[in-house]
Amino acid sequence: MQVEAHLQKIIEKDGKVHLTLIDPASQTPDRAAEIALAAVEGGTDAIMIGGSTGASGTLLDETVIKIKENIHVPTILFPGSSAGLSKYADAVFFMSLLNSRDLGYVITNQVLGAPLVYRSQIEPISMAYLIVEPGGTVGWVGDAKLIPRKKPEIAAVYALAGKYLGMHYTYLEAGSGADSPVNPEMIGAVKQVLGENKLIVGGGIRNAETAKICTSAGADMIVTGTVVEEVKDVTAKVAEIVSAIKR
Ligand code: 1GP
Repeated sequence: MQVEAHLQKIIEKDGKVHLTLIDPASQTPDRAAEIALAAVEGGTDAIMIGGSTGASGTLLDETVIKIKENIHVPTILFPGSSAGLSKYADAVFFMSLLNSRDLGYVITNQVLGAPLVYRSQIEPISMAYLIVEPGGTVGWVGDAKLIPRKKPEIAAVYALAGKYLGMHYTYLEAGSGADSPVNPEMIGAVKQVLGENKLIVGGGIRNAETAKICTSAGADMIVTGTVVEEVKDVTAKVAEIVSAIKR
């Protein structure tokens, strides 16, 4: 499966993509597989698997394997470090945290992880990862120089640099569980410089209304993580968000 090409086709058909994020550290592999199936039944396009802490090793492998047994949509790793790789996934967001002060998150983990990706069949999808205030756990772990919420121009120049470095995707991250997502002014400013390059927005999206605000502002893809871990009816919640963003 060519995952990047597959997501491009969905954008051409539906306008937008919905991604569900599952953190292997938050539940058992069996429960992760149930959540993934429910999200697919609600219309999610792919399952992202990863987290800032504890999403590695046997737990990660077993989570990916169980999820893949249950669903047909792509599984994409969202690694917090080189330890977040699993040969069982379809693809990996091969990302650099461009606004980290720690070189480890900018390039060293990528160097350590590159040979694993090379030896496996995982498809790398290059991505500039930018963390915006408040940033949450990933902002702290990644030692990010957080982009101020009210400074869209700073996010735009980071995104432009990422694009010129050859990254196909840009991810604007407010941090998992943020009170609100990145604001529409910043999303619009970033999408304007990206042009056809893809923009993912995540962190703090919990309902159809906020998801729609993000896509209307220019996000090509939105990510929901926390809300699918919290609600009883995952299928209904995902369906609510998916129907709001797709044409
Ligand atoms: C976190 O952007 C993702 O990396 C998802 O955030 O958990 O707030 O949906 P939420």
